[in-house]
Amino acid sequence: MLPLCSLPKKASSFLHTHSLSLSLSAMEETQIASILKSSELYPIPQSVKLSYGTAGFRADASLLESTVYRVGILSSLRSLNLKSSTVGLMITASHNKVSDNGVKVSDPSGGMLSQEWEPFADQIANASSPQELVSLIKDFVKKEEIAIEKGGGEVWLGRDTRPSGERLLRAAEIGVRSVLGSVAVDVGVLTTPQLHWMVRAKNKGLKATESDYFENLVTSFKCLIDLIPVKVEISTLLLDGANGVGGMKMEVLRGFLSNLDVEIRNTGRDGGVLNEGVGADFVQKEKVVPLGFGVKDVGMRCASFDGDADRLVYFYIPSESCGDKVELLDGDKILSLFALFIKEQLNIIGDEGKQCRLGVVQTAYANGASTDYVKGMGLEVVFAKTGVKHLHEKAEEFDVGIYFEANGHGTILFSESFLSWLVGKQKDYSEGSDKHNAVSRLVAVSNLINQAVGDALSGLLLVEVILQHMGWSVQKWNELYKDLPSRQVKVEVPDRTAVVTTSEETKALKPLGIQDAINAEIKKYQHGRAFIRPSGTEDVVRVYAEASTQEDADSLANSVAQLVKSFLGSS
Ligand code: 16G
Ligand code: MG
Repeated sequence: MLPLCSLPKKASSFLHTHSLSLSLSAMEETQIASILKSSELYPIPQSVKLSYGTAGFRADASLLESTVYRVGILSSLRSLNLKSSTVGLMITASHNKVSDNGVKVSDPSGGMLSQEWEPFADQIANASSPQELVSLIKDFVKKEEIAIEKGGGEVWLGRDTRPSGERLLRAAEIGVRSVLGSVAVDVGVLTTPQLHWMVRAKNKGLKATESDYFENLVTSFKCLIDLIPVKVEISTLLLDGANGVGGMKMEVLRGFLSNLDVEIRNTGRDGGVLNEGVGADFVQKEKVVPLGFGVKDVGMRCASFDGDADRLVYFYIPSESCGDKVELLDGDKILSLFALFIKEQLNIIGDEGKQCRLGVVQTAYANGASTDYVKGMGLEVVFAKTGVKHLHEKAEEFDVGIYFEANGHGTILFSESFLSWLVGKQKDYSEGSDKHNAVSRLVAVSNLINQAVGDALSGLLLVEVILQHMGWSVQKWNELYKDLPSRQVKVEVPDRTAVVTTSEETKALKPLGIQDAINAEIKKYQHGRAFIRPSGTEDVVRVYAEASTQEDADSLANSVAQLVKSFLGSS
C-alpha cells in the first residue's frame, strides 16, 4: 500500500483542494492516492478520443498505454463488483495492422464486458487528467456500490504476438494493481478465445490453464472422431496462421492430435508480417489467396485464422486458370455445416430430440442464400446487430444456438438445461445405440466448441471432424448452397454517426429519406438487397449489396455509396 506521505505533490494538493477528503476514510484516501500516483505515469496523448466500440479500444499502439492502464483499473473494479470473480483483459488488435494494438475485457462468464460498463470505459479512457480520472472512478464506485475497500479483485492478462503487447501488458498490470488489493496475473501470449475460455473455466471452478484448454480440445475431438460411423481417408489441411498467435497455438495442438493432418503456413517465423496479405479478414474481404498459397494448392482444403484467432474461414483454389481468386467458405457456410450436423443428431434422437429449440443467429451481412438454406432446414433464424456480443446474447435464448458472422466469428452455445438433459440421456440409452451415439456427439460438440466466444481453433476442429463424419471434401461442403454475389464498400463521411439504423441494421432510420432512396435502387435488381451502417471500428459508413450477378451487386453497392455521399457529404 502507498502511505499518504508518499503522495506526489499534485495528488496531495488535489486531496486538499477538494473537500472530498474531509469525508473520506483513510482507506479511500490511500486508494485515491494510489490511482493518482500511477496515473501520472500514463498521461493521455493529446487530441485522441477513443471509444470502446464494437470490441474494445483499438488504435496505433503508441497511443494506447494510458488506455490500457485505465482498462486495468476498470477490470479490477469489474472483478470487485462481481464478488472478486476473475476478469480477463486481452491485449490485441485482432486483424488490424501490426503497428496497431487494442484492449478488451472478458467478463467472468467468459463473454464480452457487460455493455452497461462501456460508457464508463469510454469516460475513463478519455479523462484528461489524473484528477478527472479519480473523480469519475469515485462516482462510478459509488453508483455501482463497489466494495472497493475489501480488495480481492483478480484480473488475468493475455496478449497476442504484437511487439507492443508486452509494454502494454505492463501498463495493464499497473492499472489493475492500483486498485489496492487487486492482483494481476500474466497468463502470457494467447489467442483471444483461449483467454475467454480460461476465464470462464476459472470462474466455474474448472481446470483453467492453457494446457487444460488444449486437453479439452484434444479429448472432445477424439471422442467425435471415435464416433464416426465410416472412417475415411483424410487429406491434408493447409492453414494460414495470419503470422499471428493462432498458427503458433495450432503448432502446439497438432502435436497431440491424430486424425488431423495440417500443414501450417504464415506462422510468423518465416518473415511474414501479422495480417499483411494474410489472414481470415484479408481472404474473406478480398476473396483471393493469402501470401504463401498459390497454384500448387489447387483443389486443396485451406483455412485462415485472423490475427487473434477468433475468426475462421475456409477456402480453396478452384483451378489454375482462376489466378489468385479463391472459392470462399465463410462464417455462413461454417454455420450451415454445423447446423446440418446438429440437426442430424437431433433427428437420430427422434421425437425427444425434435423438442430441442435449435436456432441460428446471423447479422445483416449473412449471405441471403445461407439464410434461405438454414430456414429450408426448418430452423429458426434471428438477426442481431453486428458484433459478437450482440449475436451471443441472442444465441443464449435457444437450447442450442448457433451464431456466426459472415466474417468467421461464431460458435455454438448449449443451454445448461439442455446439456444436463443430454447427459441424462447418455445414461438412459444403451451404449453403442444410434441414439446414444448421437447424444454423445452433441455432448462432445459442447465441449469442443468454445462456449465463451467464437474460437478459430475449436471451430476448425469441429469443421474437420464433421467433414470426416460426412465423408465430404471441401468442394462437396461448398455445394450446400451457392452464395449470392455480394459487394461491400466503405464511404468516408464527415460524421458517420449521422447514420442511425434499426436494431438489426437492415434499414436506415436517419438521415431521413435515405432508406426510401436505397429501396428505389434495390428495386432495380433481381434478388437485390442492400443496407448501410456506421462502422463500429473505423470512421466510415459501410455499404453492403447483394444481387443475382456480380455486376449487379457491384452496381447496387456503388449507387448506394453515391446516395451516402449525397446525403452525408464526403470527407
Ligand atoms: C469487430 C467485431 C466483429 C464485427 C466487426 C465489425 C468482435 C469480437 N469483433 O471486429 O464481430 O464484425 O467489429 O466491424 O465483436 P465494423 O463495425 O467496423 O464493420
Ligand atoms: Mg479477431
